[in-house]
Amino acid sequence: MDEQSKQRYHDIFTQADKRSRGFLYPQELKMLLETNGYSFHEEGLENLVEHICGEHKKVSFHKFLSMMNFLIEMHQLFLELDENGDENLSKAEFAHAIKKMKFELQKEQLDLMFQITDTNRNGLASFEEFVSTLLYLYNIKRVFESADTEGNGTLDTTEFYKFLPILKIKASKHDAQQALSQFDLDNDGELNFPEFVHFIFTIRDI
Ligand SMILES: [Ca+2]
Ligand SMILES: [Ca+2]
Ligand SMILES: [Ca+2]
Ligand SMILES: [Ca+2]
Repeated sequence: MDEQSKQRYHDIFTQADKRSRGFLYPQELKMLLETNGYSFHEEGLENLVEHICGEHKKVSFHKFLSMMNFLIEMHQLFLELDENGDENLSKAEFAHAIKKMKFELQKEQLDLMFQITDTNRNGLASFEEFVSTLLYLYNIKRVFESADTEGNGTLDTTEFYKFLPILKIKASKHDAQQALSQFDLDNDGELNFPEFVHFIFTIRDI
């Protein structure tokens, strides 16, 4: 980002930070993003803040710059993915996009993911909807990697069982085994990332 853009962002940040505390609260951030043409729904905004700031929810100027850089980068990518240039991703464009991000999801999971993405249900994924989903997928990936203590790219019964309490799910080892086999689509006795995504989507709806 060039100095001129930085200065411009500094000015709008200072304006949004009404009490000069040096950071923005989610509501202030939401308004600021809106004046810059980005309208995120609540969950999308939460994911965005978490991605940039971690658990710490206050957005400093430094974090805000990272956020704008991230959004600019994502928007560039979005324009490449939007093959017919209508500023939305159709389901087919969306499927290409997910593949390009190297999330190897199967059709069933893609359908579910598109449903979750298209929050205003117009059959298209807008830029904000797309970014929210991408951040959500990154979150799931992070969780998956932390659950995969052995680091071999799949969750076995023991790893899955130990992970369940993190989701506040109480289950015996036997229950865990059964749940795992329900989502183990390729029947190798372990959950790979797409299978795990499917599991997370399913419990999300409960
Ligand atoms: Ca399009
Ligand atoms: Ca939509
Ligand atoms: Ca493992
Ligand atoms: Ca499997």
